[in-house]
Amino acid sequence: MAKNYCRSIWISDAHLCTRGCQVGYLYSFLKNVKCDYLYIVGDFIDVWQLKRRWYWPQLFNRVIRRILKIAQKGTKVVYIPGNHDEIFRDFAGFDFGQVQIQTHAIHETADGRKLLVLHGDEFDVLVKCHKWLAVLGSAAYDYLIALNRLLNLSRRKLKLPYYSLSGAIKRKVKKACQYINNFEEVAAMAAAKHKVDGVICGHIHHPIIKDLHGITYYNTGDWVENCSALVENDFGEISILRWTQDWHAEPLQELESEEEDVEVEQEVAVALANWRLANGDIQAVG
Ligand SMILES: [Mn+2]
Repeated sequence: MAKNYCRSIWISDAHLCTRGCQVGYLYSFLKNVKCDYLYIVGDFIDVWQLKRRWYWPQLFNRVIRRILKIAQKGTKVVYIPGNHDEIFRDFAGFDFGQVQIQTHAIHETADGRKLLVLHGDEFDVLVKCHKWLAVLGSAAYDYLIALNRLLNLSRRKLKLPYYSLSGAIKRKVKKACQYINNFEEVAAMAAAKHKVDGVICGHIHHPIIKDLHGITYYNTGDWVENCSALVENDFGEISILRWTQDWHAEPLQELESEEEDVEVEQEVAVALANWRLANGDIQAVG
């Protein structure tokens, strides 16, 4: 596949170190795009998860090496840590192999608009209905993600396109919708306060572009369910790219062998057991 050029790219919430991370798709995306600006908008490496259980497949190294290489070749790469990788916030202002670590950024589009770029967990204290967040990253969520993987494994075998199960469920949860609405409002308010034209964030795994009181609100989505990015063209137009749908991309490393099928099934069993164990906690927070 030839390299596809975009002026700028924003990705977030890859949650590397979790088994839900669609790392094969992420890697194929990073290998097939070329840009002047690359923003990694938080929760890229899930340090929380890594502390719980060490999980680091070879493909994660390739993704990180790929990003360093993109930076070496002249793309301006900015890493904005999120809440799952907040440990890197201590390094804000420093460079890591030509990757700049920043708490937030102001991006100027090709048509001269200024956009505030940040992960978005900063808004949680201001968002009234943020209990849904307790579910994101909890065992129930892991369980959904595991189910999602199993579902898509069968769909791939049937040559059906990728489908986000937990995304579909989440969209139907009223509380989650209310949280998302509040989050978007608060993000737009922050942009207005910074006197910029728009805001780009991640955090809530809900890719969207919308106008809120004259402020453009952008959300990158994630690489756990949606495999989405925001891309800017040479005219300053920003759109959502869904890698698995829009470009019919294939993951670079698929689960193919029977042993791996068994592994996924075991994963689901473990996630289910964990979910049952943690169910009391979930009811308490939800
Ligand atoms: Mn987050």
